[in-house]
Amino acid sequence: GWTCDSKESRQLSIPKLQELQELHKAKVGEEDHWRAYSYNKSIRAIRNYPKRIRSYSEARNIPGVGDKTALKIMEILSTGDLRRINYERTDDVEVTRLFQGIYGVGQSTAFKWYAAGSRTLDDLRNQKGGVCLNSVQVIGLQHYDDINSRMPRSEAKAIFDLIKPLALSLDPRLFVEIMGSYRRGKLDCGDIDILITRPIDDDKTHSGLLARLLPILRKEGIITEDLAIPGDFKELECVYRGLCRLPQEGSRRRRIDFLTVPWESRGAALLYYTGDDIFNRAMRLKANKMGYSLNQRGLFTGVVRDPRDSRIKNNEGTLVASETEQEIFRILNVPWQEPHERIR
Ligand code: DCP
Ligand code: MG
Ligand code: MN
Repeated sequence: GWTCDSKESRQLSIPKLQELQELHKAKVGEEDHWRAYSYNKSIRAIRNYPKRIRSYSEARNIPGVGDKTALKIMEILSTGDLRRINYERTDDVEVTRLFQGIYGVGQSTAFKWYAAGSRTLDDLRNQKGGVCLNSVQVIGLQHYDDINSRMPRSEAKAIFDLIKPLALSLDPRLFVEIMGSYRRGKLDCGDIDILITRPIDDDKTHSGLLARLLPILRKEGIITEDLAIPGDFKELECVYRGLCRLPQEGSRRRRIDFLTVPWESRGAALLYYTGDDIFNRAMRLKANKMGYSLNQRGLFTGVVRDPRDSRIKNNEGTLVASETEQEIFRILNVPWQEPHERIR
């Protein structure tokens, strides 16, 4: 199948092995990165194994599963636990995980601060070890708990219901939709993803729209902080990231993303920003297998990638479809799935 299927649940050992892999991934040592990489290989091999593993020799006979992994699988199956996980869950892993919860902080910054001697969020607030946060990280630290908690679906709707009419008051022909986990029908949302575009049949566009909308949302007390601002508001394709809240006493800060796209690429943008990310990966893989290339702008053919680095395109290719989600599904031979069905 082209989506994630129930193979996952067959191997009871996978969650623990994944947890161990995550711990190794979260460390700096080159040794740990190799371990994480090798666990990745064995986890994939185990996942593809068609039967539930029941013995050491059965595990050992799977290509890609070595002696040590086979022993770990047996430990998980017989005790339900993996002692190595507790041993690897060291201070540096816990602290850098905490630090990476700050918006704008990645692994290397987290380790730099750990090496400088900081261990808690208060250490960072007090600039312990001379650590220095940029302005986005300061906001991330200030609103750490808000940013790291999800909002009920009803709150995402309430905020969106305030924003949509304000946008339409600037231009009644705008297409304004809420995407991401909300469009997939989830009961809680990590952030609010808003897609904006506009038909071009009257020779007008939404160019500069965010430059007019954001000040209104700030004035209304809805947008409270900016995290990332588009380089050029005149572009039809813009990304804005910030914090927002319901303009009432006691409301929490919520993450919000605005995405504007050209009218022609609305289908591809709907598809991409609806997700989820695992579904998107499956769709991209399907596209690649059929010789296409899929991104938030459209489905392309004839894209030539750099043999040394497949992220680099030597040729942009030819657009095949981008206006509707349906035609992209159809060309990729994927049965239509409603947003709420597009889940891992
Ligand atoms: N997306 C993706 N790959 C990424 C990030 C995002 O394909 N690395 C796409 C799929 C997501 C969509 O963008 O569904 C929106 O991104 P979010 O990070 O807002 O994720 P969700 O809205 O799906 O979940 P959450 O409720 O956590 O915000
Ligand atoms: Mg989201
Ligand atoms: Mn988002």
